[in-house]
Amino acid sequence: MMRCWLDRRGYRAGALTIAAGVALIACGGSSSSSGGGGETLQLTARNFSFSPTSLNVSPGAQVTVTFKNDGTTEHSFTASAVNTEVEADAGATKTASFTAPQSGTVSFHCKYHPSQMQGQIVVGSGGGQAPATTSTSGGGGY
Ligand SMILES: [Cu+2]
Repeated sequence: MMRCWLDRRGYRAGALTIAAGVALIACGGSSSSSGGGGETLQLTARNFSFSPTSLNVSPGAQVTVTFKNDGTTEHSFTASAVNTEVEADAGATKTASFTAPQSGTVSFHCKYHPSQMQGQIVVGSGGGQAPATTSTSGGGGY
């Protein structure tokens, strides 16, 4: 009698543990799967210019911009068409993300120096230059 009751309790506890484990696995699996189409752009701001000034993304891509300020004053990455703006102090690196449109060009600028600092993100592969990686360029002027 007593032994039978203990066995049942043990069985139930085991079943609950398994159920909890399955729930955890299902939850982790769904949240960690990336939706595909993620692209990262490297953009550097120097003293009153962006580098590069033309970037390419795929239509509808989830875009992450790594915006590095190599200059000596604050700059921003402002892309009004996709409601994205991020500001970086001198020497700082910030990230911004947005969803690319299906076609066309997303222009961006620095809100502090809008007439000097401009660039564009071209959707699709037609036109524009391939993103150049200019990582080693010493002399930040500190
Ligand atoms: Cu600026």
